[in-house]
Amino acid sequence: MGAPVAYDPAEMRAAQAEAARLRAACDMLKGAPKSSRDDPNFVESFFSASRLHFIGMWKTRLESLMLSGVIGGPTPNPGPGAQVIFHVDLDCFFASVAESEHPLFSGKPLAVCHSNNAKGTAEISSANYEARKYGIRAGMFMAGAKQLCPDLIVVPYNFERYQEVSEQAYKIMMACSACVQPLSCDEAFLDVTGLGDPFQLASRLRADIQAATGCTASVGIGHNLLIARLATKRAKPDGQCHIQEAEAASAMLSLELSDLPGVGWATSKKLASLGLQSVADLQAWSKARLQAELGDKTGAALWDASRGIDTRRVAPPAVRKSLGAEVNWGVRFDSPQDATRFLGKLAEEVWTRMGAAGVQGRSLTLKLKKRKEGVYNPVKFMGHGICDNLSRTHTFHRPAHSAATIHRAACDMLTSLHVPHADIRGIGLGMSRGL
Ligand code: DCP
Ligand code: CA
Ligand code: CA
Repeated sequence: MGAPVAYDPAEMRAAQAEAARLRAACDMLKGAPKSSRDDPNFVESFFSASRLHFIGMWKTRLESLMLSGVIGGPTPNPGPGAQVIFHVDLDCFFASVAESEHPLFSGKPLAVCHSNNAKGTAEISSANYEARKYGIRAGMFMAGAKQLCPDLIVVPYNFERYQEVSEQAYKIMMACSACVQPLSCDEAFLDVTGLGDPFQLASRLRADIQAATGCTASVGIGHNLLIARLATKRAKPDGQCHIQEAEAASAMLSLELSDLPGVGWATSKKLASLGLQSVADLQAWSKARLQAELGDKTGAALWDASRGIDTRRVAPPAVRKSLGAEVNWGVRFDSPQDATRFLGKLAEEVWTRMGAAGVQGRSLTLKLKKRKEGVYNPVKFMGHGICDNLSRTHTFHRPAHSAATIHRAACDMLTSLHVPHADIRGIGLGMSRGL
């Protein structure tokens, strides 16, 4: 019997975000499976909802590409001067891929969406800059977009191609600098300190990405991460922009408070209650006053951010030590065999992810959400409702070598937890390297 695993808060938040994304996947698949009860392939459907699968997997794939060491760019050379940071972001990524594949579309308003129904509530994933002239934005419903631009060209997703373009762009960035921090499938920070003239480096990087992928990228250049990211906003589309250190504080004035790092919903509300509505308001306050109102840490961080001060470093990925897959939505079992089968699919998903990430695992954790006594119907349809969280960990003698091995160990742990199949509302498997 293993000890329960402690999860750190950042990991928990990541897991919650993942669960939210997966819920969105189910929304996207409306008309498709509603729960594990209706569909024996629920787990595959759940994880292969391609958009979500892609978004969930990009990081794993890119990190293993970076850690494989196949491409070794020059190591930054810190001197006495300031750092030079690039923030690279592909322009209207999914839409650009569509344009590069169909030159006939080029220069016309175009959006990527899984449905072209002009009355529909399908959400736009990416709009090219031509479409943006009509006010079309990502996240907008198709019906609204078609009203703004009846001639809008709507193209479906092409995940294989996004994957290829993303990897090509990353390889070019990795050849530019050994210090690359992936932020998303189309976006990264690079430390290029001491590697040459920043403007020329950025031009070459953008030209190389365009030549290899047919898609344009923009580059923001700054002496820290915050300023580089801000510069990208000015550079877009298909451009580059260097904000100098001396301009940093005044450049920050163009941002909303909610654009500052660490300013979420709660901090925004607090700032509003203090009468602080803009970056300029924030700059007018002393550090001591901000700290008195918001606490030492938050106060100091906001004082810095409002002036464009940022001490973070570009952080390349560290070797991944654990990964997992969990489903806390739509889980309803009619028999113990149902639960066993479900675990089999989950084991396959974990095994696939381990392969993609190049992770070896000796320590397997089963997490269960058990319906709380007396709670029958979760408020949210097919959600997990109020649950007790249970977990068990199994340590293999040597790294798990197949989905079947993982499945067997998971089933043993499930049995030992003695949870009636009908009470299971969520189920997850996590694999780590163990000791
Ligand atoms: N994406 C999505 N749904 C969203 C936001 C983004 O599917 N609500 C996908 C499609 C985007 C890709 O992620 O093309 C990258 O997101 P960005 O925020 O970088 O947006 P774009 O690359 O589309 O445009 P921009 O030129 O503003 O970066
Ligand atoms: Ca982008
Ligand atoms: Ca992006």
